[in-house]
Amino acid sequence: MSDSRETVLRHHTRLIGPERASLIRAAEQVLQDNWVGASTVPSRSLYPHQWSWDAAFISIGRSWFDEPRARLELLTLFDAQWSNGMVPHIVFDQATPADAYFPGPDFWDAGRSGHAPRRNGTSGITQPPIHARAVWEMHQHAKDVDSSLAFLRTMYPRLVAQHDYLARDRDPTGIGLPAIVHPWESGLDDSPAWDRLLGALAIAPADIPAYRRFDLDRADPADRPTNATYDAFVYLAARYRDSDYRDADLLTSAPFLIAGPLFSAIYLWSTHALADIAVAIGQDPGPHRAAAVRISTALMERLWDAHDGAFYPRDLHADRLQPEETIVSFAPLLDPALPVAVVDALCARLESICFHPEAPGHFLIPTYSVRSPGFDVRRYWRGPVWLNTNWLLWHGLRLHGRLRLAEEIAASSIALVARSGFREYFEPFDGSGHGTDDFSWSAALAIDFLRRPA
Ligand code: 9WN
Repeated sequence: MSDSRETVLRHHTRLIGPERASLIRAAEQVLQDNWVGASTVPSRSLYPHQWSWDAAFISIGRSWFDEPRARLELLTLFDAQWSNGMVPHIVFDQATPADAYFPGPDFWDAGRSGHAPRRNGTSGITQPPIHARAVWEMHQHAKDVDSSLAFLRTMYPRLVAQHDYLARDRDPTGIGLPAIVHPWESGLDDSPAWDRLLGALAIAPADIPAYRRFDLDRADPADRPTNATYDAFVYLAARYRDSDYRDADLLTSAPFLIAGPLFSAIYLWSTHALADIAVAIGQDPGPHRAAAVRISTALMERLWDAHDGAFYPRDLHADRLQPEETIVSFAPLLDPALPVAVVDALCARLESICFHPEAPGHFLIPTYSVRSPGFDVRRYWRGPVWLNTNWLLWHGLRLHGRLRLAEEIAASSIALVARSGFREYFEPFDGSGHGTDDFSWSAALAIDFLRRPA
């Protein structure tokens, strides 16, 4: 490790020692303040409903201090699971005013699908399936083991249905990885990873339904996606909705159809968790272990670019990789079977100047290469550091014994929230906070970073 990196680590570590307990208390308070009865809103102002992968991150953090609510969070989400197994990306709070968030329940009109559980209570798309992993991680440190085992038994068939849905209905070209039909499904909505595909859509203005953004009333426009990007988001969501969410028609109803490294790696990491859950409750882990081997093989065969030494999303219409230096490329570190040479290549890239600014006061890991012409220190997913991507990489690196880099990422994450509060994301060079404040997963994952044993 270079001298400057030692300095970065010391600089950040120094920030956490004496403040650890009060930081944990402050994070717990954010989660309590954002609890709305049976679930947690990501943010009172900007995201006033329940979001799918947020709920998983939130449960993991909350489980360190309130196991019943952590479990209730996921039960609430899965109560809205569709009959085909799809876990919706938003569960709407019916009491929240219609102009609190766009697109709301009327836009999604989920009842058009015969699978939606309650008329218009959810969105019509999904998000990364990190829930099985969340359930298993919560069980690892559960104090009330009996309740936790009962929870595993309740959740297991629902999690299996979620995974079956992705394998059965979301693999239209048979590549062995789940396809997503919208950037919102990736969780990294505005990532430059999707720019090329969105730019090629050639959308006629008449095909974009009239809409009004409410996010700009509540957030700085310099942080949020541009209006042109929103037009593409709304167009794609309307196309899928207008097919009545029929996954059999994806090749025609989803002009944006990709298999991505982050979504796929999370799916794989959760598949391993499903096997562990199965063992814990006396079920057969065999099918999950076999699925994990298949997904791991497909990741290497379909998303690995041997020439660049990087994982990229694959456009399923053109059957072509979409090279772009974004954070999604590193998520396959969550695969325990990743060949050592591939782990080495990913770590070398992570430690390069593109993703590892090396000066005291700089923070890891930017979500886009700082050397890319489109790198933006503020706009969401186009450069800023997020705690959830850091947390995923931290786990992936620990899985492969890359402890020094993992520790740097953890130290940087903690330093960010200590310095700027539980903001939605952070400027990598000065650590300033952006997006909404009191953001639930920043608080939840800070707790996990601070409380998980080394
Ligand atoms: C659209 C809630 C969600 C996160 C996503 C993040 C952002 C929504 C938005 O907020 O997306 O789903 O309106 O921008 O990109 O990852 O789940 O926190």
